Amino acid sequence: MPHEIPQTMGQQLGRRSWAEPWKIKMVEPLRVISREARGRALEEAGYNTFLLRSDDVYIDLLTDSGTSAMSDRQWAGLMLGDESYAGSRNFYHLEEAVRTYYGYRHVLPTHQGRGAEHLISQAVIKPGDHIPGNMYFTTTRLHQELAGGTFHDVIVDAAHDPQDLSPFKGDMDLAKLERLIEEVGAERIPYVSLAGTVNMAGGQPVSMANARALRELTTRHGIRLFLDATRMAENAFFIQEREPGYADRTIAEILREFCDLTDGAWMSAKKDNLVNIGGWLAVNDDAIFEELRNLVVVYEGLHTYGGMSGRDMEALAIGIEESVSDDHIRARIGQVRYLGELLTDWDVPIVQPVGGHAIFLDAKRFYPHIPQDAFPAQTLAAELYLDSGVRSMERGIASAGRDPSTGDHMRPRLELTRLTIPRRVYTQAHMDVVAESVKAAYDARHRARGLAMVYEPKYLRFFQARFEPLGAA
Ligand code: PLI
Repeated sequence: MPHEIPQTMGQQLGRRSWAEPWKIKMVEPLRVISREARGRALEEAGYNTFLLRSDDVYIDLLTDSGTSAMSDRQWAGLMLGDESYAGSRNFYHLEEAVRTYYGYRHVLPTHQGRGAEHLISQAVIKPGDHIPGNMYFTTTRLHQELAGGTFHDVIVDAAHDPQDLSPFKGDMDLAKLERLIEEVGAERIPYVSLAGTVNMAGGQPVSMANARALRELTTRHGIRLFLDATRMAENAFFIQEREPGYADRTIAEILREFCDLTDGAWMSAKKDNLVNIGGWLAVNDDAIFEELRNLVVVYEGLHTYGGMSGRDMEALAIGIEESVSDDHIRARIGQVRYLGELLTDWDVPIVQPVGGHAIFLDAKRFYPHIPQDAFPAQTLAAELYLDSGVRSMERGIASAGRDPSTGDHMRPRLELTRLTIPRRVYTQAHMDVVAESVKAAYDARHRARGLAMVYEPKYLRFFQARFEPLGAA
């Protein structure tokens, strides 16, 4: 019998394969501890993957934040660090990169995204104000609340449905926004908070058409429009792929056009911008900048370093340029999709369409027998770790926290476990191992029982909460 020629993945799928636009120069060994040791580690961590030691983790998909691999150019950039307290040349390089690719006039470095969120919230939110946004993000909403504001989710309904296949599930629902403006008055809305892609919805993108309509609406009411630019380069990829008229435009052009519709942005540079630490805040308005430039010296550091070292600002300036490369973004999102396609083929319930930075397992459909108050997504993160040492993160009821007015759990419709893919770090073989572990957890789904929360910190509880298993398996 003739030997059968093995087919590549591309041939099996009826298309040509693609490969990452880089090769590996340095490696970091991984190890996997025994199942017994994983059980002990999980118990010690209170069934919270944030409390595991990374030495006990095999493939780490906790987050794409600060976990990317820097390029050789970025590492070389570290050697060009100018560690002057004031006026470091690396700051001016960073400022130029933000101005070029994001287009804002005034730029401040911060130690990471939440440092920037803190400053913008303190500068423009007054007690009693209302901030509409396209779904909450944990740290963003907390800083808005700590400044005295109330967050309102005005994202399209489709965003809350993991099976809705709409191409732009990150869009704002403009009718919901108009109703809120009518209810509370434009003067009580310091800004509209727009994020692309939308993390808690599954990395879902915002369309250019929606951003344009939002600009028109906010201008009509005299309301500012600020952008959480954390994953906007990835958002630009979806516009290029799905929105009429953008197929021939570059990621850099689309990113710039989108940002030009907004009044300013905050950034966790630990994601799109390919650095392990850092952030920035940028606005066009002179008066707001004046206030922010003063506040940054109180909470972060002088306005030319804002919590970052010179070498880190240099790596960030280079990372910004690399992050808008079309080849880079295509491979980055392609890898996330590869994992999504495997799981979809095996009928594992995930948020569809697959978004930019992660696969989100739909824990409500994964564990229909576990009520939301028994933390199904947290349970799934624990089960996955036990199965293979793969670390994921809960994005459901634990992450949503409590309603500040009633003290009750907020119970989001989306109860998700996130497999977040770091940029330029893992290979296709790692994705295969992850998919097989998810499949094993899915096959054993009937044995899972849920968790009880036994320790709950006051702020952002998901980071440090502790859990105990409910009942025996
Ligand atoms: O983690 P920071 O402080 O650099 O950034 C906060 C932050 C702001 N906006 C968005 C959309 C985020 O995703 C974000 C941080 N996200 C984390 C840590 C994550 O694991 O998704």
